[in-house]
Amino acid sequence: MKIGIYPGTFDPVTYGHLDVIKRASKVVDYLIVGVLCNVRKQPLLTLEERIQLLENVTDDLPNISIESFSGLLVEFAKQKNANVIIRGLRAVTDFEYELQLAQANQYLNSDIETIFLATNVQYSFLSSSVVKEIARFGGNVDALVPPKVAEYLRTKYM
Ligand code: COD
Repeated sequence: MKIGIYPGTFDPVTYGHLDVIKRASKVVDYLIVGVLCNVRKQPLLTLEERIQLLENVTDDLPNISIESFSGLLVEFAKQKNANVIIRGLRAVTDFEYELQLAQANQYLNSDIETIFLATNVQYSFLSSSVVKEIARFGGNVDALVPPKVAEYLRTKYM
């Protein structure tokens, strides 16, 4: 059985993340969305809020679960018997960071492969930071994030 981990901060989950989750869930038998607890930068959403929104927007997908992790990603993957780490690639600007992360993880555990899913072109500019910036100044994020997330951001920045 192929178990995949899609790790991230998800602060908050966007349609770009959701697109990767849906596509990855067809590539592996079971997908764990791993939400990092001890983020270096201060997230806007608490861990519980990030998890709750992810659960809410993926509740129609049968073969996935949302779980938090702290510490090294490869340790979490080993603990979950995952054989593959899934990451999304938007533009060349992502590449350097993603390559470094994949190679560091390969150095730490060569049994776990990283595979990259190319972004859907309509979401190639989309990131959690862009969404927060737009929402902070009262812009419309309805086409960028699921309704529950848009509602959360409106309340947060009201
Ligand atoms: N289209 C496609 N993919 C997208 C889009 C989009 N519009 N938006 C985001 N993504 C992809 C990102 O490229 C990324 O692959 C993924 O979705 C998650 O994105 P984020 O921003 O929520 O998550 P990150 O990049 O902050 O996650 C970083 C990790 C948590 C994976 C990393 O910090 C980590 O593994 N930390 C634990 C410590 C560790 O083991 N470090 C590695 C060894 S140094």
